Amino acid sequence: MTMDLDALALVAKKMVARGKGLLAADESAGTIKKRFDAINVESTEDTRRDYREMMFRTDCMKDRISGVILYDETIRQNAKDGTPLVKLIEQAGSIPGIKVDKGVKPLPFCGDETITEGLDGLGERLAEYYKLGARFAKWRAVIDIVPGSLGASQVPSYTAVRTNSHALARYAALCQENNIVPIVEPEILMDGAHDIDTCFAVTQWVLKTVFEDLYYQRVKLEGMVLKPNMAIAGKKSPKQAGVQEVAEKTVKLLKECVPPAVAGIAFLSGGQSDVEATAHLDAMNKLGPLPWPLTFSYGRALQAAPQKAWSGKVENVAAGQKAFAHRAKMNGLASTGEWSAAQEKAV
Ligand code: 5MM
Repeated sequence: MTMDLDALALVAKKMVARGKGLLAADESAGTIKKRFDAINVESTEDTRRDYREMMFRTDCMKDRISGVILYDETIRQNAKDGTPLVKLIEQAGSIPGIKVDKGVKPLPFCGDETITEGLDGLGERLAEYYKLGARFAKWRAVIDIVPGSLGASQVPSYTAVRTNSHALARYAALCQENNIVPIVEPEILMDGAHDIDTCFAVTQWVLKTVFEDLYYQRVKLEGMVLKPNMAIAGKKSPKQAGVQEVAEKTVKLLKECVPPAVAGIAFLSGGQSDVEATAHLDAMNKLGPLPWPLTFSYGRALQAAPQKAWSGKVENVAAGQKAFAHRAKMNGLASTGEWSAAQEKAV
């Protein structure tokens, strides 16, 4: 297949269109089961379909959701009335995308650190996903921070950063060769007890490495979207940073590491509360003008509320859609710096 850079750049631009962002609905079977367990819903092919169909049929898809990241099962699934779920997304003017990594495996000689796998046969899989309607893809590398462990046992290790970065860049090049826009997601976990400055330093190292590898793999920056974590303290840190500090440090970090040619940046939420994830995005956009559109590609921060409201019951579909529309609207406003805490209450 010959790469069409104009087409790639157009899709990438649409993914970060003003006032819109991405819905990360690409939970693998294990993750969606965990989410459903929390609301006492059995995870079956039908319940997973019903839940995702509920979101894809919500009105806010048109105005606020530029694209949806799907999982292999979902991209092949039909709605209850037989319409392919991909069609529902397209009919709403949104773009279907697909998670193509095959998850994390232990990285040899690196303790609990992991490497994201899925490069073997990826070119063929991407060609099939393109035929199924996917115009962008996602690959997530997972980097952990263990503060204070310096030297040979430093976490993240040089090995984990370099290996994951190389895989991300190889994936991104394969995507572009198949006319699929890569979302490049190096996630530095916020599960630890580290402070915001440690997160800043590790994220800086990872992003610098990733952009170097993207260069060596000849990835075209205008045809990709970066999905990073914010500069934020670990959840167990006694020293939590305020909204303004997160916004200022994240923008500083991104300006240092992300070339302006990149089509856009769409954050992961990484375990922040719904409103925190919105407030941080809004505060960053209020610091504009910025070199790239800054928006959301949230999973949990968009879905926790609708999951709870729905709880697997047909009679709750309207409530689930209302909760999803609300979070999509709040994050859409945050993506242009027009959100305020008062709007959270105006449901
Ligand atoms: C939606 O969750 C995604 C899939 O996770 P698994 O492969 O572990 O099942 C995840 O990659 C997600 O797209 C990103 O982490 C962003 O989601 P959050 O919840 O961090 O915003």
